[in-house]
Amino acid sequence: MIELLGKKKMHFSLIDPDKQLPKEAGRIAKICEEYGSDAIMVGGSTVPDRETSYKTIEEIKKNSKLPVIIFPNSADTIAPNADYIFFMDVLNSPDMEYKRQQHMKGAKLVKKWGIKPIPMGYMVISTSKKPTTVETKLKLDVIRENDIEKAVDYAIYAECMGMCCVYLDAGSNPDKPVPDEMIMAVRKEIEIPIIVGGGIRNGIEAKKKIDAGADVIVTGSLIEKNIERLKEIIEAIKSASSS
Ligand code: 1GP
Repeated sequence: MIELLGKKKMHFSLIDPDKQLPKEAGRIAKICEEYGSDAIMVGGSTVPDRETSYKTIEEIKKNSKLPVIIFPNSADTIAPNADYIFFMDVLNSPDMEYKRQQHMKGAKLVKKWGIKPIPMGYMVISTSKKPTTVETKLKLDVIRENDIEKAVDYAIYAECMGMCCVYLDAGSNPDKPVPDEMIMAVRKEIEIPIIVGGGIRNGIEAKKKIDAGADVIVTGSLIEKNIERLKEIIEAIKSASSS
């Protein structure tokens, strides 16, 4: 088991290096830490290169002691100053580029730079009328919000393959988050930690996802637009896990 995951219910803050200058990312990370977030994820579908990731992580590390996890869109966005990387198989993509090719390029860098890999099964759940950015970037075997059995099957596959966690992602700023019923169904079948993100914008929503069986809640867009709301989300996660 990866030391970072599985001990308690957690919150991860997602900072997209493409959305603000590094200094601003550092300021945001400081607030996330003050509010009780457990880690900073760095990534996004449109991050252009390694330098952009590196400079953002550099400022985050100057301003916070939280572990930094790369959430890569390709091997080219892996930076040596990260602590962890979500080494992710896009479960519902048939595109070998995102199941094997980028991994082959990235693995040797991860090893050389001593970044700890977190093997992850990643699923994009389609809950929006207009495709989210990740849906426009990847070729997908679409999982709609009522395709519960398909999500469960992919999750079981990930666990059998030895992956350390599963991430159910509705994409950035979707119409709706991943449905509670889907999280519950996945929880019933697997024991590895479940990460849930996309469209979680308040404490009530975060608590519902934790009660359904999520172990980690990820918030991204809210941090850029309305960071004060993060406090209630983190409080809801911590109180749900202690009750
Ligand atoms: C996207 O799950 C993350 O990959 C976060 O989504 O930006 O909607 O919080 P939001």
